[in-house]
Amino acid sequence: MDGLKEAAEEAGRIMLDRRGLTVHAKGTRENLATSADFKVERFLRKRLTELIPGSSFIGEEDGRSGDGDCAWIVDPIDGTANYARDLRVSTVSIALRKNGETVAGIVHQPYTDEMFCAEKGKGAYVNGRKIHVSDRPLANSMFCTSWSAYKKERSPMCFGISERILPLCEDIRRFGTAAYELSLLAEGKIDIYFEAALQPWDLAAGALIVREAGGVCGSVHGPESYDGEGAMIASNSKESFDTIRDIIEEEMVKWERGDRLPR
Ligand code: LIP
Repeated sequence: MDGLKEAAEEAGRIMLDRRGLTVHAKGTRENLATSADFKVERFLRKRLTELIPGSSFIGEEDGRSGDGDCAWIVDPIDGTANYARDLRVSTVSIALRKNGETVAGIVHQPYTDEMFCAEKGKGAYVNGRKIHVSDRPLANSMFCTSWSAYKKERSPMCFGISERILPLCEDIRRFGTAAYELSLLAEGKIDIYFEAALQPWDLAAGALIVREAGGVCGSVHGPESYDGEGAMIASNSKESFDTIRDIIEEEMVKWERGDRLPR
């Protein structure tokens, strides 16, 4: 874990250096990549595959290399839109999977010097301090969600979900980096979470950190049924998970039937 933390710290330092920064859109106009995303990913691909010889590497920007049973799943800058605008809320997200199971995860927020880590079966920590999800009931929960910026055809469904969950909880937040939002849930600062379309590198580390902090992570099919891509639900308790899961499933079904078409 020490080598992994050092790599994440170094990646954070590379991220903070904005000299010569360039930004471009990939695929859709709102899905951005910067020169720093590529720099951080190149650094981590080399450093992490040296840490475990023979390991493979899957990065958001340059894809897969290697085919070892141990795989690093990396988002070099999660929250690239924040980064491009210098909003100072972005993270480096690193997960290690062995034979398909996530066994270690790190989320580093270099602007605040927060390092969230978890190893399977060993609990979750921020900067060495053990963390746990909150015990707030749904009525006192802070809901973190997004409205599917990259796949806007799903936005009506996401707004429908927000419209139904807001009256049941305290308020809604959106930080713009899924990895950080999940880490904040693990630390007990926010309590429930939903995002409609995530990729494995956005969530692999965060999901382990939530579970190791005593939280529940899954899909509309229930906790533990998450295969690392698509819609994700997370919560501080099974009770809140079940309540929001039912709402999310109903709104997804409506959307799939065409009842909630984009305006
Ligand atoms: C982003 C996430 C963000 C989510 C976007 C995207 P990127 O990652 O962290 O929370 O809403 O769909 O996946 O593109 O900044 O690495």
